[in-house]
Amino acid sequence: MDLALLESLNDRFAFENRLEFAFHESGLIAGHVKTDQCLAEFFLHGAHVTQFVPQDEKPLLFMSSESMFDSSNPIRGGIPICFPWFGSHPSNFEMPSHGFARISGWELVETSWHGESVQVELALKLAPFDLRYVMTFSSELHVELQITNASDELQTCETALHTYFAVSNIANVSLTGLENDSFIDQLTREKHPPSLDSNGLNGSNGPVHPISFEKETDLIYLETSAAIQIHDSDWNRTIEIEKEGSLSTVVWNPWIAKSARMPDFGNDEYQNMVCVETANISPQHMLIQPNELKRVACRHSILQK
Ligand code: TA6
Repeated sequence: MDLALLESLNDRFAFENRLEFAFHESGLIAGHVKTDQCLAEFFLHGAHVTQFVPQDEKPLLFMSSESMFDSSNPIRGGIPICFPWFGSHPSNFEMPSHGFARISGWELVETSWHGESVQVELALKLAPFDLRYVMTFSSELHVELQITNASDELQTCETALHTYFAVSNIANVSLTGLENDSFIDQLTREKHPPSLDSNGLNGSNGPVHPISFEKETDLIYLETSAAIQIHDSDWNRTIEIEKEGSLSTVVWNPWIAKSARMPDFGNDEYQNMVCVETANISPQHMLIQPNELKRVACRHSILQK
């Protein structure tokens, strides 16, 4: 534990009573936000938001009790940043799932606060890209990944803000906003047309809309910039996810068998989470020209009851 580094970070970037940095028990450095509007936590490792609790609300994000916290593994829960590819590497299976961004040490570059909103900016060089990640903590959680092509050639990449949302029980949860979008079922690799046809009928044998969950669910919705709502009837709340710069949305719950295969995820934890991911995944991968900057962002808010 580098105490001098921690002291330097607090001297340069902390705000008394709003933002401070401390060592997590793992030795990783965590930022802690505390304002009148929210409590939040993030790690420099992976630029990983792990907690966001709006005032008088339950936590927005799910964190696994089995998560690893070390410099070579991703944190399980919160908002992992998948970049520069999604899922398995397209040609080299020895490469880490979901790319390097979520297992890299990001550099703190700027912090600021305006009223009750705290903003934190982190940076990572992941050749041929320069990344910035801007987290804004207010009564809502806004995160933005800024991707600059630092090379002199056209580059392609995929990305996903792989947000794990906390829910009372997956049996009480339904999703709206994706009814009109075609999707690929990752488990069967089958592509389906929009679930609701022009008459509003479920013509695709796909998930019934609103989407509910009765089994492992791993769906990539294509060519959609639609906002998504997570309805939780037991916690009597609706989480809204508003995307910017994203044409893919992933909906995932591992359910029973996959949960048991994940070493950093409790066997029953599938009941208390759902992933809705703001993404750009092939065939909606990103094409970035030399020196071009592209942004992918997401605003997470809890709609008033
Ligand atoms: O976003 C869904 C997904 O691609 C699933 O297929 C599952 O693998 C999940 O991501 C978690 O991946 P990870 O590498 O974090 O275990």
